[in-house]
Amino acid sequence: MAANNMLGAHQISDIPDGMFYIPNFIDHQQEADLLSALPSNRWIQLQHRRLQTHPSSLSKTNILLEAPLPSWLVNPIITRFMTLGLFSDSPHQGPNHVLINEYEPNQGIMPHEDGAAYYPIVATVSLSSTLCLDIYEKKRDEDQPRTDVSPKWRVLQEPRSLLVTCGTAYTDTLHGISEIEVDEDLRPDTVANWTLLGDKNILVDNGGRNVRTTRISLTYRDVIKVSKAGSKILGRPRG
Ligand SMILES: O=C(O)CCC(=O)C(=O)O
Repeated sequence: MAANNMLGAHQISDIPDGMFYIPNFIDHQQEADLLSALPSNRWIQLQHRRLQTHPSSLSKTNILLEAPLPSWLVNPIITRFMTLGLFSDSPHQGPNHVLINEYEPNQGIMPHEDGAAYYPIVATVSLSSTLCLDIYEKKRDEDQPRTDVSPKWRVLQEPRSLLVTCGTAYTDTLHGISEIEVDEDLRPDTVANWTLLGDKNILVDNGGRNVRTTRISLTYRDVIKVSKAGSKILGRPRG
């Protein structure tokens, strides 16, 4: 895949092939602009977090109604994806869907894999706070539980960073975020992307602890099935 060549230096080597971490993918001003562009009326409150979907949620049969993403989700992020060759192999040669999750301290998401609705590449930009993404190896034996009791790897996601998952990392692992207030024991041997981090000193100075504040993530994907029905109905010229 083209992205692999461009991202080679950012590969998280401990994890099955296909996970890449880029610190400071966007700058502080771009982060602030994104946070202020988030529409306050689009949040859907879930039990353990809140989220918004752009341009819209998928149908029950995993179809996306064709619509452009808002410009604040395109520039500068998707523009930058293109220069890195991300999504160049995907059906629409770019992401057409963004899920925005907000986690307060003590909130997270259960271990899961991303569904068949999406082409197997996901790119996540983190805003505002640092936390650990837990990565679990999928069990191949059907009689076994689907996840290990504890994660096999932890990936620390700093604000303004980009995490890309594709290839075997996408197909053979699950990911989740534990519902804790503090990530503990953060060290070179416990954080899979330690050598790729933007600022390790802050962790060392804090005794390997990361106290979470509110984190927002922007998850870019390419939904495979897209319906033009909406644009045909809404866009038909009158008269
Ligand atoms: O917020 C994140 O970084 C993870 C989101 C996630 O796992 C998902 O949207 O499926």
